[in-house]
Amino acid sequence: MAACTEVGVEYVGVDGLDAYRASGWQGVLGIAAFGQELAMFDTSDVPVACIGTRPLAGPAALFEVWRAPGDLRSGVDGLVCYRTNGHLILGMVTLNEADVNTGAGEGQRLREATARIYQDIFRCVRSLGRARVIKMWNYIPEITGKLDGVERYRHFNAARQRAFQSCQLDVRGGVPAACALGSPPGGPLVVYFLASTGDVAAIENPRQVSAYDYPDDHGAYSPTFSRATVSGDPSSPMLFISGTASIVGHRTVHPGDVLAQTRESVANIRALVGQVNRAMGASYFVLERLQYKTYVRRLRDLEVIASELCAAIHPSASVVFLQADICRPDLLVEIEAAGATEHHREH
Ligand code: 3EB
Repeated sequence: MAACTEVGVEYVGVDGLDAYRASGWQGVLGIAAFGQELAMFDTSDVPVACIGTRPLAGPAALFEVWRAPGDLRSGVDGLVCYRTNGHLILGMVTLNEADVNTGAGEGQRLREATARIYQDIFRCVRSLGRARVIKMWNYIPEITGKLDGVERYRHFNAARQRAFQSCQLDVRGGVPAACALGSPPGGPLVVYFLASTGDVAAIENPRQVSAYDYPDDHGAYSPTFSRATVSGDPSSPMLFISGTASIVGHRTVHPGDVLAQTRESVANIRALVGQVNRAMGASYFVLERLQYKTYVRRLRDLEVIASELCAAIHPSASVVFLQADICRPDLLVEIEAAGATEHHREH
């Protein structure tokens, strides 16, 4: 039973994907395909999200493959394509704003698209054993662009927060971990999530104001996410760290200085992992063992960011890089991470 909440993630190129295909997608919960505008492959009934956000420093296409043990079955519920082993659910939603008709302005259209996505996700997880969402990945076309004089990310935040409320979910505390990044213009909104019927604990970063408590300089509606969540059986917990950037308190620090932003982001992740281990009463998670997904705004910053991560975490740390706009225009880098424990401390 405990093993059923164990989830794994692997980053592969086209060759690695071929190996999964050859196995008949055995054990695969779903795939996030980066650098793909369109589904160029048939995965039978494994959910796939194609995200225009491009990988860097590796193959032209990068596949994030989520795995889970047990008997897997797929389904569709509203906008959500999901796959589950009865305990863990990976669900994916792709929606073109252009396909949403509201008759109002474009800002309203993005809000309506966001609301539909989130409402369908919450309905889906509720119907699958009242599962709780562990993490949500949001890819928003032109995230820093404006509609009706308001940043697209702020329209998204308004609709996301309202969707939590309309589904009777708390918007402060106990919310999923998340990341929110840009994707190329003209592409769809893509949101995917991992949920579990087991316990999910949310952890905040002592160096940062909780995002759901940001003052309204960052928008009338705060972003609805926790800095990290821990899921799974206490014998094999899994940590999900939200997108982490150069923010101390609620303010961006080191604008224009990519090296200092990278260091500050790692300091934030280090503090968060410390907080998680304290909350759990043992050193379950170590920085070297996490898998990192790093979003780089400007191509020319890749070398500086990569070498700093090498130095600060570990030379052979697992890190993939993607080119993406980050939600605040002054942020040059954002890092998310996930990881299981390798060894369990005796108490
Ligand atoms: C921040 O800390 C940086 O809106 O879901 C990081 C992770 C960020 C998630 C989100 C935004 C989100 O505010 C941005």
